[in-house]
Amino acid sequence: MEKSALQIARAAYQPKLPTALQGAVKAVEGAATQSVGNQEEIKALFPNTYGLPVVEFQSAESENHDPINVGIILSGGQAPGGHNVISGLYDGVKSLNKNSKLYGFLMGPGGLVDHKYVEFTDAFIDEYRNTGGFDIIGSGRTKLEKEEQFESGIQILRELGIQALVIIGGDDSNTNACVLAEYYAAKQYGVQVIGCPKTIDGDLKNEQIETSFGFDTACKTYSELIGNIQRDCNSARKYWHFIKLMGRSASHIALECALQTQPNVCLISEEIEAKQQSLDDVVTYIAQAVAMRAADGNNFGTVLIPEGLIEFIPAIKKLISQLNEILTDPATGEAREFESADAQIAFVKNNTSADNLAVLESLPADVARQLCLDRDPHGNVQVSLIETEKLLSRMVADKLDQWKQEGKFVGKFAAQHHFFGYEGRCAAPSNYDADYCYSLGFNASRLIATGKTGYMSIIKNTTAPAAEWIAGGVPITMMMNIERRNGANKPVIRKALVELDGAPFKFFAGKRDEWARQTAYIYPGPIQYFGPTEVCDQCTRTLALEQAK
Ligand code: FBP
Repeated sequence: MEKSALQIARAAYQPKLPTALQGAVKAVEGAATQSVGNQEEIKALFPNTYGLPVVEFQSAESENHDPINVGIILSGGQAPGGHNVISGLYDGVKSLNKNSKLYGFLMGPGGLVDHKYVEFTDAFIDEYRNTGGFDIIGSGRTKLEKEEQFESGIQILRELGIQALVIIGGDDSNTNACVLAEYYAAKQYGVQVIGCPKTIDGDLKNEQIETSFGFDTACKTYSELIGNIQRDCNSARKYWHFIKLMGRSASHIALECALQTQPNVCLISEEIEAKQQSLDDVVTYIAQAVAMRAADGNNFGTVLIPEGLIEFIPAIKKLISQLNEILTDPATGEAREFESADAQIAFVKNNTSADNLAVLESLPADVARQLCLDRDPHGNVQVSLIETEKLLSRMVADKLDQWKQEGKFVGKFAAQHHFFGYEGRCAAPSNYDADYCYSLGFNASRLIATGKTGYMSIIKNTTAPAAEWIAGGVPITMMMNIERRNGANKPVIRKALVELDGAPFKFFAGKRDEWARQTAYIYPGPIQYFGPTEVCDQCTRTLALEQAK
């Protein structure tokens, strides 16, 4: 593979490890734990992996280990740093015993089920150290949830002598990792399962997990792009830029990018839901910012829109939840099949309640059609396909036209549209993600060596220098509750949404009126990999505000 000068220099970067992981470790265990909700139900579903203690690793005298064979899977959307989790795990298992082996299952969980894998070697791993992407083994969205998949998996695990499997994924993949851990423990198959918190969306976090990996690099990449647009916008002074940002449901990415770039408007879905706002309320809010700036002679600006916005507008949320139920076949849990798009739309109209139908029909025709037709294999609305940035700018333009006729708006309004998502998911990991991911992977080898299963690898205190980071594990059942998914109650890891009483949102809310009126843009520039610590090693603003004492 040919490489750029930066790639060559970056390949030589040695990620930092917490002091506790730099030699032999001992596991210090806390008290028995409980799930965050529905304790009795979760306990009954996970009798072998429920109630386990939180673990912290501390330095120990010495350790001797037999060789171990470990497998690893990348699951779901790409996130910067995945390759470093793998290189950290590789170095970790080799440091336990140089004859240990690491296998990678190809193209996501499907690789385990279909027995597609590679064995890592030094040369193979070295090609991918500190690089972005998941291309080392590929990723996929196959859900590991059926007994026949678990049984197929155990065949190849036994064939390769694998004693532990590490699954790198978001909340759903880690929930499934725990189901697999429980299944193998119940069957006494002798295979441990360890999870690792990944997702650029930033919604896999809680008291034990400070942040999911990839969030830092993805947000810095989007913020660089937003900053560039803001500088263009402030130079030409003729466009309003409507920028949709990935993040599926939660608005963490939009909020973090707003904190890094100070746009004129940033919508936070969780606030819109809490305030029970309608689509018209949201449009009016943006139009007011446009009108206010126009009154100052500023016919330009930026609007950040979280990808999941539409699902948080209460009336639309209710509609989508009914669409998800009726478009899922209760017998299979999969999306219902229809002969044609027209047949599907007719089915929706006949099976939707009157109030939901009224909401559907109030939406622009193309959006209504998209809501009825575009589903993922599980019957869910594919929010990333809804062009909210265009929908909102069109509705804002209509409102401003109306205000113009009423003499309430005397400016110009021209919009440009952007969607940032894929641009950031495979960026070369920032120093934060490079170090955090390497530590998560290395730490997973210690969870395996100490016999844990049903745990997620955790690294805490990451706003401090890496040497002071705290390494350990949290039982996955501790993060679970029961939620309704596709017409059934399921044990799942609770997703972290933006907290309206949390420090990041409060900081933003205290500043946004000023940012709306003034042109207070910050232009963060590209991620820096080499240079002073205050330029290269900063964590996200979200994490810094959350951890500020
Ligand atoms: P994960 O939760 O699997 O990490 O994926 C996150 C994400 O990047 C979302 O932000 C986005 O909505 C979705 O994946 C897009 O999925 P796909 O890669 O299948 O287009």
